[in-house]
Amino acid sequence: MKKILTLILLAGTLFSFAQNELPDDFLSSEFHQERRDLVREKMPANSVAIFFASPVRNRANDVDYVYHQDPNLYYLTGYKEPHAVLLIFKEEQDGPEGSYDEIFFIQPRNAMAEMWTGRRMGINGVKEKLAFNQVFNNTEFEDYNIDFSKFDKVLFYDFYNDVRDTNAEGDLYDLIVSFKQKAGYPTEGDLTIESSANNLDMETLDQIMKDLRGIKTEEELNLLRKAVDISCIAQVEVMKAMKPGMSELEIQGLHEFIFKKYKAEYEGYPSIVGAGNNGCILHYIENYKPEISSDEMILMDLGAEYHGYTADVTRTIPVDGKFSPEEKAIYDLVYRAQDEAIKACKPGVNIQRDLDFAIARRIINEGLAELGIIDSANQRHLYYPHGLGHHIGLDVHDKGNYEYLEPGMAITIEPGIYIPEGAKCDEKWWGIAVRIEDDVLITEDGYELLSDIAPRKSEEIEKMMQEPSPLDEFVLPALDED
Ligand SMILES: [Mn+2]
Repeated sequence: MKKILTLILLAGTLFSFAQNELPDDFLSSEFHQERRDLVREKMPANSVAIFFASPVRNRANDVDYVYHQDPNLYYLTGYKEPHAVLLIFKEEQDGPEGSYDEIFFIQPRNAMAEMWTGRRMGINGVKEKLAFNQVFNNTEFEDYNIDFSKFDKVLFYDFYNDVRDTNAEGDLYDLIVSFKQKAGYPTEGDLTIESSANNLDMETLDQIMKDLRGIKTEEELNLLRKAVDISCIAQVEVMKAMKPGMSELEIQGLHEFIFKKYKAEYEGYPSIVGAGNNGCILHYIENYKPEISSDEMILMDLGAEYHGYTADVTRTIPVDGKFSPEEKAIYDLVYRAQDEAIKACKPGVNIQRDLDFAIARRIINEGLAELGIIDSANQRHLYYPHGLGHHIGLDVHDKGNYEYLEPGMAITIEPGIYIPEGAKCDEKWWGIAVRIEDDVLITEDGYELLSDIAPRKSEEIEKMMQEPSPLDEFVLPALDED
């Protein structure tokens, strides 16, 4: 009896899974439609905007890199497949099947290709799921009659000219060639301005996208908050699990396992896990140190990407659970710089001028001078070589404006100090690298710290690292080494 019940329950689970294989919390088609309407609103009179899909990139031989849609196109459509082009018209256009103000050319259904590389939405799928009216196969773009010369402005992003021609008709390469011909884009070998149409505009569109993507909607924030929470929980679990002798790769794997445990599909950027002196390499993604040692810190800069939105959180912790006096001096200095900068976040301030130069960088320079690492707070140095923060969203360095913070902007605040071996200071500081990075939402009257689940005060980190970890029990058989 019990067995039968189990089987029925199992069958029920399988059935509901088959009915609903995709998560139901992706951005809605209404969101994408509204974004297209806002692009249209911001476009100049008598103009058309063109957005291409990202190219497929080959890793080697038969294997491509995991495909990542162009974030602008994804933001405006929700379409995740390659070989597509979207056209948005400022004004209604007359066509044989009535008027329209947007057309979407997508990759066609193809049973053989889908068996190898996955399902395609096809025209009907895009019409139904993404709520488009005018959808065509990309093979139809070449012959589709669009007179670009009649527009005052043809808005698009300039090309990198690094797209491969595949043997499929209507692929991205063909779409770009067709567009260039139709729009009068100067052809190779004839790059004179006279040869090109004078309505081509490769500047305006980026500003429109910065204005839109830089301010997050509630629907986007739901996804971003989830990405940030997941990334913070991973930092907390790794604090508990951290032991001398682990490898950088193993620690990277723990973070990424937890991302996937929470169904975050990807990492928003290659994970940075650097112990000791490796932390001084800002984008250290080799993560190859086989055994981290008890007398060093480890810098972990990772972000879960949940349904396209990526967090960006960095924690730096002592491998043995206890900061040495030198580590603590540097850590607490970075913490103070970060904490003061976070507290000053509000609409109207400028990240570089008001938060970095006036607060974070000043505190760090004064602190480094006090510790004798530099001679005076005014001395030029390379111990804090990067900026204080950036927008996050569909890109880890997301599109957005940097003039003034506004409500709805999501940014990082991430000061750091990096003292590589051989630096011109007392060698007791060598190999100390600290970055603390948090994700902040700008609100009407200030800010909300999105990444507060992961402790960042030195005392709180030490306390968290004493907590037991379920991974303490996770022992795998040794590989035969002979
Ligand atoms: Mn960052």
